[in-house]
Amino acid sequence: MKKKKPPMEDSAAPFPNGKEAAPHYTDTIDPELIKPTPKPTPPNAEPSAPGSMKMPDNATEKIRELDAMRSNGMGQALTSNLGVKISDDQNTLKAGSRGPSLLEDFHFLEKMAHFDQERIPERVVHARGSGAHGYFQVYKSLSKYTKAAFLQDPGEKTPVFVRFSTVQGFRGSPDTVRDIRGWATKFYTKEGNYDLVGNNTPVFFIQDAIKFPDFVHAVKPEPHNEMPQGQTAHDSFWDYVSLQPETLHNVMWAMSDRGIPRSFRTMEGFGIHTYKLVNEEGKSTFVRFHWKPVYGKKSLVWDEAQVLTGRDPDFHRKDLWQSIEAGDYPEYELGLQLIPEEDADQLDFDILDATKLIPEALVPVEIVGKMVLNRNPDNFFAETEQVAFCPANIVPGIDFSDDPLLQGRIFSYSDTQRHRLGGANFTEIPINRPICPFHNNQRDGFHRMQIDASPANYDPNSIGNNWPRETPPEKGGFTTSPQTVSGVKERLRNPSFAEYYSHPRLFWMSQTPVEQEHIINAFSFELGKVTRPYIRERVVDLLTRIDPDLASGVARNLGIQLTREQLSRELPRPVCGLEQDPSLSLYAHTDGNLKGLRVSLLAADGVSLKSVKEICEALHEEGIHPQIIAPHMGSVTTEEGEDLPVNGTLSGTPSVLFDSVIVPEGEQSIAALLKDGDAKYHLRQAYRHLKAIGLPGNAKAMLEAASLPQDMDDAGLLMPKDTKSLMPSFITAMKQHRVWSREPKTLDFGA
Ligand code: HDE
Repeated sequence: MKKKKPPMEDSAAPFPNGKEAAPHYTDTIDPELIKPTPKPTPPNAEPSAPGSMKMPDNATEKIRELDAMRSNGMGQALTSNLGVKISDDQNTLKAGSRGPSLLEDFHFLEKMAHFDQERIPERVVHARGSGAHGYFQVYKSLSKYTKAAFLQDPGEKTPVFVRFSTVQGFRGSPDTVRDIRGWATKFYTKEGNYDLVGNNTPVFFIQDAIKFPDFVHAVKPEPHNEMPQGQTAHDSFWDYVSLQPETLHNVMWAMSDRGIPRSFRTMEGFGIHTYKLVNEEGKSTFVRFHWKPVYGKKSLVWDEAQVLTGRDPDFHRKDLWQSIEAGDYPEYELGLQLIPEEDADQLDFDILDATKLIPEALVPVEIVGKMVLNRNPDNFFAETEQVAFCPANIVPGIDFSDDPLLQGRIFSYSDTQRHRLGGANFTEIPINRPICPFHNNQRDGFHRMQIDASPANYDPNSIGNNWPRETPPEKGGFTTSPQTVSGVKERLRNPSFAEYYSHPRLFWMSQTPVEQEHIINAFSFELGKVTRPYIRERVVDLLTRIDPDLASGVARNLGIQLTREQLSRELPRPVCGLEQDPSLSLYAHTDGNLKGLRVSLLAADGVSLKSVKEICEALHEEGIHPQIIAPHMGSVTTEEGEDLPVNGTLSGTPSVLFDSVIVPEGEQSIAALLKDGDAKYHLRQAYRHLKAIGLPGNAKAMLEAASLPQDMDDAGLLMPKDTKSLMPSFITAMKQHRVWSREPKTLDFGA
């Protein structure tokens, strides 16, 4: 029977004044009650509806399933957990208004006891994360390689939930620390959940799962004082690195600008391990998974990343959230590196070694589909915190390889979920449930939600006619792809895993000079925080085995004298004869588009509306969000007499929150900004962080006021005669992402 909607006017919350609350008709969110936003909500605008209500017409099967679980107190009476209406939620029950509280106050006991138990253990790694819903679609059938149902039909959208994370810091640590980013995707396929649990680097720090607890202990804040938070710049991490050279390749990636992404929208993702795709005929092909961001690869610069940890610790979380609210849906293409099993031996390294990547120059990435993230969660805890990923969650058509790191992960994830989420039934939590039916003889345990009605809970059984029954492989039952295995039981690592320096060298040699300089600086920064000199020396010694310029650069900054022997080491051989692979560089080619980027327009009363309009039109055409930043909130009155709403103050909205900055024309506005320290700081910081700066017409005066160099060769410092002539070159400068040529000039420039 269709439930009646409560009329909105009757929905006032009951207050202890004796007024009767509106009846409790429904407990799920009624789309009629909260209208979806007609237009995307721009960044910083007032939120208009929960994530689930934004786009009712593109809800996936998973979203519709979750809808049934959503609860919304709007228009509802406040009740106990068991539905008893509460008349007074302001005062405990007392023996006399000044007397002691009474044990029979069941409402207080329930409320407080629930509060006392609100926290669950955070993830042991990847504790800090942000999630989003979306969908995945293949471009063409992959039946040649895999029978996985969700990879067959380009017309089918598979619901996904993605969680991005940092690794080292606790749940409340800042987003923009130097770290690897986790990238876990749950595909809710019709054949069960498939989890691709990867990172934003294509390699990992260790080769064998048994070293993971050691590695993580070394990475995490140190045991005696629990410092530092959210970073690897400390003794125990570098001690471990210095003693375990297999870490070096991933360390090189972490020290590059990949360790400080601009946003989750602008990172590449990697499944890292070699997996297998298996087709209907049972033929398997080795595969490595890639995510390529449609918005291109973009990173922060180091000083900016550090400033952001204080100015906006939620920078990445906010970017993801606001991009989805604004309709700038993060999009990533799925890419596959496919290696026929018989060709695996042709590589001069072992594809089972997760510290090695397969160069794209050797095995190109085939783009096969796209993922779109188009919906924010309604509740962080219920969805992002409770989601449980596990590399063991695979579906028919995908299989594991013998990678010893992957093999260990198959155990660890569900084990940690049982601890973190309170027992074996965590798969029944709504965000974790598959969208397809599931039945088996596993029973009971804490928080069992399902009421198992079958009369028999064992197999074989005759009482229940042996249901639920197995499914043969040809009808969709999962079967492990056959593989002959033989060997002596031994704790050994294969000699094919034993070379550690050629891959880090390939990475180093593939970077642009700017990126190489950043890597040297990052090593120097991190090792500069290491208190034990012998650890610093051991790491620098390892670097001499990768490249003498890298080692000398770091040694110079650390005041370490390298010996002749260290400087004349034999360098590792090129990986499969490759000296370089441009795909390893972030900036060898600028790619992607400008959609969702932000530009600050510094303005005060008297700003030219004409100038602002011209700027906004040009920026909107590229999908960029302009924001008016002024000395005060509210609005600024334009030269033409109109009020322009302000998005942020100069003191509270620094340039690190933007990709570029423009000072629009308007005599009076510029006169005010010339005297404003925050406006000058905004420009100086933007300059230091290599951003495009537009100073059209009389805004040019800001250059001198902010003590910026009058540099005619700077392609990102644009001072044309008026706004109209600014915009084309400003957009071109933004497409370069940063003004790299400016960087050497900022060395003597404090901001
Ligand atoms: Fe993880 N990892 N990991 N890891 N990992 C966890 O699982 C583990 C590894 C990755 O957003 C934990 O639910 C072992 C590689 C991501 O919820 C834990 C080994 C890669 C996430 C765990 C590895 C990852 C995790 C902690 C070595 C990239 C966050 C909480 C054998 C391919 C998922 C949890 C999320 C989380 C174990 C190595 C990625 C303890 C034992 C390699 C993205 O189970």
